[in-house]
Amino acid sequence: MKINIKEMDEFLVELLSEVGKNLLVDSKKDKSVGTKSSRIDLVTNFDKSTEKWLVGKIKEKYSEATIFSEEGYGDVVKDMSGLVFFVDPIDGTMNFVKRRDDFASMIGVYLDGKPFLGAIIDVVKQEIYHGGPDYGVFRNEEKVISPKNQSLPEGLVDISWPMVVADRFNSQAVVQKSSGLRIYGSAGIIFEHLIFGREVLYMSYLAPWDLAAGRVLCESLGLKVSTIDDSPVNMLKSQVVIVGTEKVISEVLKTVKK
Ligand code: 2AM
Ligand code: CA
Repeated sequence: MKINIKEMDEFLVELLSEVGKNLLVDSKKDKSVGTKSSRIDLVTNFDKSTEKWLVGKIKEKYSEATIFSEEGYGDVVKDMSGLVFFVDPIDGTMNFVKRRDDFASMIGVYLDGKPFLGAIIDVVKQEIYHGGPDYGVFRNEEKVISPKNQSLPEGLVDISWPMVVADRFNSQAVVQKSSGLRIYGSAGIIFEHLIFGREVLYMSYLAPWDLAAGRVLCESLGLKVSTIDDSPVNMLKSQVVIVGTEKVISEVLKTVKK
């Protein structure tokens, strides 16, 4: 399949800038809030309307693609062949509802199973991080350079709170070895911190739509993405994932085993 990468990147940026403008306004409005898998897994009317709009736009332009999305307006994706779009209309819905800050919208694109393009908008900053391995990574129009290969003691780590509280995967020892713990509550915002070297590790149980765009951007900049047991990530299932600098990932893989 021959795809014009520049045209697709511009399309993703166009979609997310439209979504970003709307969500910034929506964040200040009253919302209808429901729950999904648990009391703290939220969904609003805006998650649903945004996903419906994004899926419609993607289908219109790339009718051959399949779409793996969070709120159920996409397709049932059973394999990674061809063009697969992952859509998270609002990432960090709890932040969107409670804090009106630190939430994102994300689209990741894979071609025959390989990372192709990713785009994340930090809605409050109105900045879009986008690009891919054969294209480069950009913050709006400005090229992003690869972050330094910092070690665990040199950097801040971000680990999902249920994991740290229960000390799963020896996560408290990971925190002890680092410069400190930050918990932002939105995968997209944490990927933003990773690509600029403001944090050196993200460790969380992630669904495919939480990971897809960030994985493309992080790997394009030389960061590592791994499962907790050092097996290849499977983009079709939820799993515990670690993302960070090469030095940090190798240190964390040793620490979780102890
Ligand atoms: P969401 O807001 O799109 O659901 C911190 O909560 C991060 O983990 C957010 O990016 C959130 O994405 C995601 N998340 C929340 N609950 C999750 C779950 N049960 N499985 C996978 N990811 C989840
Ligand atoms: Ca979401």
